Amino acid sequence: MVNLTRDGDLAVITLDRPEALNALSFAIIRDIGAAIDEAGTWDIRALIFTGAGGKAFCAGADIKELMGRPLMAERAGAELGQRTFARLDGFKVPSLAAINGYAFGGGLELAMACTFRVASPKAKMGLPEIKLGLIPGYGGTQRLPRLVGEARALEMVLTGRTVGADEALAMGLVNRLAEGEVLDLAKAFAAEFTGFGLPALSFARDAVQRALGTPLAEGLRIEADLSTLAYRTQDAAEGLAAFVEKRKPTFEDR
Ligand code: DAK
Repeated sequence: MVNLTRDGDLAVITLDRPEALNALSFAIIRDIGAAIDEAGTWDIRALIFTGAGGKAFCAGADIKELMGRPLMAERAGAELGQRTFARLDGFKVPSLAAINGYAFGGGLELAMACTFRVASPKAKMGLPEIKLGLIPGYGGTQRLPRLVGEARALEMVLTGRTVGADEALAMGLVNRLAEGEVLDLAKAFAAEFTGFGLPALSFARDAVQRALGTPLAEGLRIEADLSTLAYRTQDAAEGLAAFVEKRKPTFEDR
């Protein structure tokens, strides 16, 4: 139900349950976790998520499976989803969601856990949990306001309304829209950073991701520490030397 493939220095995880619009059963969530772990052992520079079948990235949690479960099992289920998606925050390389169609509920929560999102113009996104008497359980209430601000997040979560690709782009929910295949755009986007050194990429991502949850003075201290650490890498010595010598740098992740 989840395929992990390799394309050069990229890993691609495809949610592959098109008959249910790639809905997230708990088994699929576990498969996603295993695929992330496996990809983590590969020598890759970006991780891309997409959905099989051409119609959906992922239509959210498996609604049929959610019915009639004991309360504590649901609590454990929410934590499983949150824990699995949160692995992307500290994953060794940046991640991208290639949103090729519907991304609802847990599907949008997976996309929001990625470092970047690109979408097909026909993509439709939303957190419709409220229509089921639920609220998002896999990080949506926390990640959406960080991406689009509190007012827009409250609107999406409290009305459950669907947002089209243009609106998602305008509000910053997705980074870019595809003119052709969305997976090709995700790969082209990844190619814009995969040539940089992994240490600097991970320090930069860490610093930015911590900005919103951190008071400014503490955030500036984190930035001073991480930028000093970056300065101490061999990649920084190479990057500075390459500029002065008017040549292209060769980063070696050291
Ligand atoms: N779960 C299970 N099956 C789904 C599904 C889903 N989320 N979405 C679609 N399917 C299935 C349909 O049942 C149908 O299967 P059959 O009936 O043919 O067997 C098949 O996929 C095709 O769907 P449709 O026939 O509905 O296709 P349409 O093109 O007409 O409509 C749609 C596409 C995406 C607009 C529609 O399928 C739809 O509205 N889907 C549901 C969207 C949604 O509400 N997603 C769930 C959001 S809630 C937690 C707390 C909260 C959550 C999780 C955990 N815990 C405390 C643990 C959050 C949950 C959510 O994600």
